[in-house]
Amino acid sequence: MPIPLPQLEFVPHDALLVVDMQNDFFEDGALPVKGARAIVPKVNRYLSFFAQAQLQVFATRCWHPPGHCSFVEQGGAWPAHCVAGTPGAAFYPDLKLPLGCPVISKGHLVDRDAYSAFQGTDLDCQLRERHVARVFVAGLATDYCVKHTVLDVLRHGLPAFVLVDAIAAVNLAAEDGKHAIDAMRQAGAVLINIESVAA
Ligand code: VGL
Repeated sequence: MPIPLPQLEFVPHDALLVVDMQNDFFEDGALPVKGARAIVPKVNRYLSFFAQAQLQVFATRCWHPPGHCSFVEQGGAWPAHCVAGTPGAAFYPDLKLPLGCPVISKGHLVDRDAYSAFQGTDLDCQLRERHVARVFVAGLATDYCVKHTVLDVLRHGLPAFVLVDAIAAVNLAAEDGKHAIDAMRQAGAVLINIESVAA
């Protein structure tokens, strides 16, 4: 039986973090994540809630130099993807990010990988400057950048909410996405979906 998810309202100082919704992670991209396209309407729905309530949104992106250490050609785990400035690194065109939304670029150093949006970025300062008190996370991919970002939100002492209907997993092994969700929940993240949100 599915576990009932909590009801909640978005309140001032809530922020939405939209993780790596970039062309290369979509079905025709260099590192396709199954189900990426299917979550776009959900992510857009959350974006419209945040816009209506005038709440802060951040977008993160993988922004790798050519020859990044995470690429197979360099002995890494992934096909070359999200090379800075290429069409594959651009945000998925149907995504309705607000105008002027702060963009957090990560993985920009050739010899260092970064799954978490906090790694090598000033996201923690940006959250503090904007007095963010709770962080809601959507995007790609559940088992890598979403998971590591959510765990880091919690490490920074902020409540983290995972929008479980607005994430999708790479699933190199079939259960990776499920295990990532379990790990986030065990670390203290709250799982919610669109029905959780009081209209
Ligand atoms: C990601 C695999 C490789 C992600 C990035 O955004 O989750 N996954 N690079």
